Amino acid sequence: MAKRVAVTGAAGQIGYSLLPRIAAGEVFGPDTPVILQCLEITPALGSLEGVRMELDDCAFPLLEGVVCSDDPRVAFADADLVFLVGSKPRGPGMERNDLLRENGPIFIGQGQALADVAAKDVRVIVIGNPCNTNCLIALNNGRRIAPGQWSAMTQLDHNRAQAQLAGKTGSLARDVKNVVIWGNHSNTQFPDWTHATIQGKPAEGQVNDLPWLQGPFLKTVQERGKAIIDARGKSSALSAASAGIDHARLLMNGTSKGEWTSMAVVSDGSYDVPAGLLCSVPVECPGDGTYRIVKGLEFQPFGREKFDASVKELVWERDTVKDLLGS
Ligand code: NAX
Repeated sequence: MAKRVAVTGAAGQIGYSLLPRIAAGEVFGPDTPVILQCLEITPALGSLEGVRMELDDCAFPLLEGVVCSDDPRVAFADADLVFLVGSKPRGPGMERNDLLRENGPIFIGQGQALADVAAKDVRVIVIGNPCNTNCLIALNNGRRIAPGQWSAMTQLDHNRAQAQLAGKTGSLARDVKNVVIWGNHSNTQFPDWTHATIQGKPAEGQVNDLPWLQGPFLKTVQERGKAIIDARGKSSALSAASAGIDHARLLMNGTSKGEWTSMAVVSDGSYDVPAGLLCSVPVECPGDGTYRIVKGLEFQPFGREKFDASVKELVWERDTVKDLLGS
């Protein structure tokens, strides 16, 4: 049976890199057909039609259909997996506060529509920024869907941290395991190397340069999005779509034994994060669409302080959109 995968903002840059990879079977594997259900705002439907034509022209063996709509109830109907990518970009002079208030309402309507028409065991991954709080808004307005079925993406930050550690030590990204992104998908996040290994040995010892880890490494991961914009004139899209594929694949097919990834999920109060907040933590995925928060990791004071600052920002974001969280 084909899996129905909905993507919002499907005519945008991330959508353009994400759709072909889903259609090629990179989430559900080479034996599972997919139907893509694309949502866009009405003015972008023409451009979305061009994307549909290109998807047709790829003649993907696994692609059994493409739905294009500006109605969330059409795009989300019976969806098994949903990527909420579409949102308004941060414009010149806009503060984080303005972005939250601009994009929040999108996630009210989409959360309600998902609860009404998506498959019962749908999994929803929020990529559109500010993704932690947008996810919080959507899940609070779509409560028929259990909190454990929602997550927001910090996989890109996770991959960036892996790549930086690999570059510094002359190893490959695949040799680096168990970094953690703690907190918000923003420049307050704490990319944590203290539990990471490189070829099975502690990363901190392999790097052997604590000032680099606490300085340039941290800043590079936190501010990579801006560096990409400065270099490319556009925000990260290829790497963001790739991280979206990684996030979904790990959720659906599982993390390897002894390994974890980072996802922003509903806090159960562990690590002193207020329960209910959408916060990035390490998770293990058994491979059935569920995750377990990895418990009991210890912080050094440096990391705890950074993580606390990011949690504080998340609390502020939640309070800023309190009126959008439903009753
Ligand atoms: P684009 O501006 O290229 O595309 C966004 C698309 O969303 C547009 O086609 C727009 O028409 C559509 N859209 C707007 N409102 C919509 C709505 N209500 N329903 C459906 N579609 C709607 O942006 P793109 O580069 O694709 O980025 C999309 C989002 O991802 C942005 O919010 C961006 O900030 C966020 N990102 C998140 C990342 C993460 O790691 N979580 C990293 C990359 C990216 O910055």
